[in-house]
Amino acid sequence: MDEPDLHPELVETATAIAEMEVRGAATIADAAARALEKQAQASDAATPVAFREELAAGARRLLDTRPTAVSLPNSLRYILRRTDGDTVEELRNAAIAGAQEFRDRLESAQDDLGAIGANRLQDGDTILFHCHSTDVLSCIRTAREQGTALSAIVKETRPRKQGHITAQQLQEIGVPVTLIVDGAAGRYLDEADHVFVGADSVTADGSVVNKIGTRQLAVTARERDTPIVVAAQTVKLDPTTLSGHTVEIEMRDEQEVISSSERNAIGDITVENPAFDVTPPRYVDAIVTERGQFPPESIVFLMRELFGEQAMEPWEAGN
Ligand code: RUB
Repeated sequence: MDEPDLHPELVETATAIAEMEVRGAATIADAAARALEKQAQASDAATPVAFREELAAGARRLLDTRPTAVSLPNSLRYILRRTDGDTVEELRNAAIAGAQEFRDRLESAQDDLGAIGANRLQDGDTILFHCHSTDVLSCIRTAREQGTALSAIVKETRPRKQGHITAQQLQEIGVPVTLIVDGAAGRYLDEADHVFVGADSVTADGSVVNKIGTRQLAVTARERDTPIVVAAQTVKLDPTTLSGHTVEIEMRDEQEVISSSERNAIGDITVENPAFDVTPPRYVDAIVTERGQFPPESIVFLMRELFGEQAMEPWEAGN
């Protein structure tokens, strides 16, 4: 069967996610919800079956972009599972309402999580950051609004240097920043009271999937007894891991690591560029969500409560 026509805005969003113009798990989820809402609004499907198939095709297109952040499938699941109705108009209204509700919840979850994460911080604390996470920044922003003085050590985060975004946003809210190369983290951990990182996915055993380098940082932080806090709203919990599925780690283009001329100068080598890694729960002190702070090993109970047994995915044929 031919794939239905997709709205140009949905296709543009998919390209922006794949090319990382839109990036970070929460931001990706928000953009995907917006794109599916646009598809629903603009659809001229003649029958409810055609409408459903169109939305499912839109979801598949969005899913085809980056494989690791579970917030993307979770946003699509949220909307498609609420797209109920007997007519095209009923389905359209349900999909639009689902998308809007999802985005509102994403925003309020980030605020609630920020208030909980801020409670961990005390006046004068120094925090070490890896990559760029809006969930992490929400904790810091709330602490700053409460008048807590903080300072930051920010890892550059090769190869794409998302640490620069973190550095800029921190200094905008009055947090003095020291930027370091990734390899210097061990040295600077002695000065840090906390490590804060985000998550792209959290698995049922409490492992945290986040930007490559998180695991190495967490292991070193544990060795120094520096607490490592993961700020991750519940949209980062991966329900498929309850039934044993594993998280796919995205492998990105080698050009992010080395230019063609540098590579040619070296000779015949292999270059690999995994975008994420998995930090086992024993290296994580707490996962801060909008539902409270959890030891990683107990996150499975929250996951069961929120997601339960998963039915067939709503974008698969026959749904
Ligand atoms: C971003 C990254 C972030 C998480 C959480 O990776 O690993 O730590 O996505 O971000 P990339 P947020 O830049 O490759 O997308 O808290 O904003 O959801």
